[in-house]
Amino acid sequence: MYTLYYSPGSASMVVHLALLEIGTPYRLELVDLSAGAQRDPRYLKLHPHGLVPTLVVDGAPVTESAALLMLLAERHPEAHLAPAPGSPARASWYQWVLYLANTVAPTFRFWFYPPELGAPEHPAPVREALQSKIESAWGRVDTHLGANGPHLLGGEFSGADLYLTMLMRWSRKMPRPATEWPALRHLADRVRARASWKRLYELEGLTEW
Ligand SMILES: N[C@@H](CCC(=O)N[C@@H](CS)C(=O)NCC(=O)O)C(=O)O
Repeated sequence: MYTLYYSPGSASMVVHLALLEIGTPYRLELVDLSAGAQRDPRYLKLHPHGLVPTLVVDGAPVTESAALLMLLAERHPEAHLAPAPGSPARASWYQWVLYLANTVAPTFRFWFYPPELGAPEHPAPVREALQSKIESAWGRVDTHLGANGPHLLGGEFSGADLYLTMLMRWSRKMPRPATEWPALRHLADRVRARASWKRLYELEGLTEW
C-alpha cells in the first residue's frame, strides 16, 4: 500500500497518474499548499524541503517526482511505464525523464516561484528568458515527436509521456502554451484520452486542462 501526499495538478500529478496506470491500491493525503501545509512540522518530517509529492513506500517516505516515476516503473514492470531494463528503449526513457526533470521542470519552478530568483515578481528580462527557455524545450521535444512520435518512445506509450503532459499542462496560461506545437498537442491529446488522466481529474477535482 502506498500513500501519496499530493496537491491537485502539482508535481504529484505524474506520481498519481503512475499509480492509476498501475492499478495498485493507494491512499491520498491532501497537502494544502495555499494554507502552507507543506511547511507543517509533521509534513516536514516526511519531506524536509516542504514540497509535494511525497510517496510513502513500505512505510518510508520517498520524494522527487521523477525518482518516484522511476521507482514505480521498476516496482511494477507489468504496467509498462518503462521499457525493459537493459533495452535500448530503456536508455531513451531515462534520457527523456531526466531531460524533463533536469531541464524543463526546474525552469517551471523559477517561472512559478519568482522569489527563488530574488524578487516578488520577475523583472521583464527574467520572465522573457524563462519563457524562451521553456519554449525552446517545447521546440526540441516537438521536433523529436514529429520525427519519432507519437510518444516520446515512438509507438509505445510510457510513463515519460505522463511526465511530459503534466509539464505541458503547466504552460496552459503562458503566452505560448505547449499545445501550440502540433506534435506536442497530439501527444497531450493521447494522454488526456487515457482512463488514468480522466480518473485523476475526478479524484483531484481538476477541471482546467
Ligand atoms: N523537484 C521536485 C519539485 C517539487 C515542487 O516544486 N513541488 C511544488 C508544487 S509543483 C511545491 O511543493 N510547492 C510548494 C512550495 O514550494 O512551497 C519534484 O519534482 O518533486
